[in-house]
Amino acid sequence: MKLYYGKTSPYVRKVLVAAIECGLDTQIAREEILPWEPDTTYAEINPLGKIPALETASGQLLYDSRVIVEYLDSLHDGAKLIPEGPERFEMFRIASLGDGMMEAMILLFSELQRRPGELHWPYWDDRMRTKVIHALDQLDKDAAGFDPEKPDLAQITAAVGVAWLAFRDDILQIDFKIGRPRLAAWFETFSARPSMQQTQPVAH
Ligand SMILES: N[C@@H](CCC(=O)N[C@@H](CS)C(=O)NCC(=O)O)C(=O)O
Repeated sequence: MKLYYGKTSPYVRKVLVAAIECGLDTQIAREEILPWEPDTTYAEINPLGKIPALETASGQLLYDSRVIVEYLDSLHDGAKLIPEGPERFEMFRIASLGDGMMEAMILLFSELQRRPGELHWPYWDDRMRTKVIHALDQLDKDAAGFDPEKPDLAQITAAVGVAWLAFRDDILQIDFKIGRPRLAAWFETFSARPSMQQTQPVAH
């Protein structure tokens, strides 16, 4: 298998954490992609030009990160990241909350970091920031039900999301810990897992 990846993407990190938790990381080669650079060939892998994408052992191309995690989870016989049964859809709800939060914080980051200052749109900044804050407030409630000893897709998504907020704090200035004691306590334990320690983002 080959993962098309980047060193700072929280979506890529979600896949890397999941691969380690599934015991599959050593079977995955990596090719670094800089998705914001002009590139004519990566669209042949993912027409959307986004990382991550995974080429399976049989040559199938998969995207996006959730699909890749579902695929990896289907390849092993250990404890599953995506449960069957009644807890399945609650887990997906929280995973979607984490994905939506990441989408908003990346759009906010792009607004602040990539868009020229004279084109800065405060309405957009406020709207994305509010989404992130509301998502964090809900994650603080959801964290009451998290078990950092039993990782699943929901906790992995939440963890890589809040970790990216801390990683980009110089630009975003959103401290996820303030006023969210359950989320902060859970993250402290979850982020000590080897899968999180081995996948820290690296600034370019
Ligand atoms: N829904 C996608 C989102 C992936 C995504 O937005 N990746 C960013 C990097 S963090 C990217 O490649 N952006 C480049 C672009 O939007 O052109 C997933 O879960 O994989």
